Amino acid sequence: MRKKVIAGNWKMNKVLKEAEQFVADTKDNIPSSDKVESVVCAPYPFLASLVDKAAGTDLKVAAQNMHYEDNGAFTGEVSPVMLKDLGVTYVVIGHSERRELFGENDDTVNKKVHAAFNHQLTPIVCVGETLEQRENNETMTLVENQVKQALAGLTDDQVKQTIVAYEPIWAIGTGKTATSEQANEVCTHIRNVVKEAFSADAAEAVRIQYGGSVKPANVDELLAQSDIDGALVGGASLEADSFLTLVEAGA
Ligand code: G2H
Repeated sequence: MRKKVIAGNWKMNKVLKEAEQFVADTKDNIPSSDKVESVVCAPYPFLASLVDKAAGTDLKVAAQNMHYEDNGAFTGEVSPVMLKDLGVTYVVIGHSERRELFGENDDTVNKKVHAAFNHQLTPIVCVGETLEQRENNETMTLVENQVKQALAGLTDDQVKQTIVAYEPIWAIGTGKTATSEQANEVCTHIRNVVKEAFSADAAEAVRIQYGGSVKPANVDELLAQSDIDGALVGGASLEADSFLTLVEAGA
């Protein structure tokens, strides 16, 4: 049985006081990590404080991105070494907003996934199609290629620890959610791709989240699907009450 993982992706929202208040409001009510993994993906400036404030609780802290090099002349970038040093445990890699707005591609995503494992960070690797690609029936091929390239060169053990987030771009922040059947169909395909490229064991273990306008009203139905092992949640993760409802749904 795969443990569900619910990750709140705050994107570029909140100021430090609000982020700290969120942790204060949620940390004692987060379900046990034996039942569900509860993660907040926060902007870089909040990470050190949130790791400190959430220490000893079941709330884990993630970064929303990182560079793949350990250090060097990369002005403005943050490295996996820095994240690890702060006590961050997960990192979102290749979110569609990074791919669309900041030039990330399958190659940088693959480098970052390897860098995450080199520094004991759990990668949450995002894949997903545009509306145009869906309408042209390219979803399955596109997602297959993204998954294969993102995970290329990993060991079976690393794949088993990876979290893949399937986020159809047309459903992100639009209020449009893929139906649970549409979401599950692609998540099942991703699992089959992992099986083919790695092994049946890796496919059985890899967690696949759905992301795109997940909220308390639709989370139960999505999580009930056979191949959906959690959610990557933007808008509905910003309020403590809503986030707690989502993590409870995964428990
Ligand atoms: C998709 C998701 C979080 P939202 O980007 O990664 O955002 O839930 O607001 O659609």
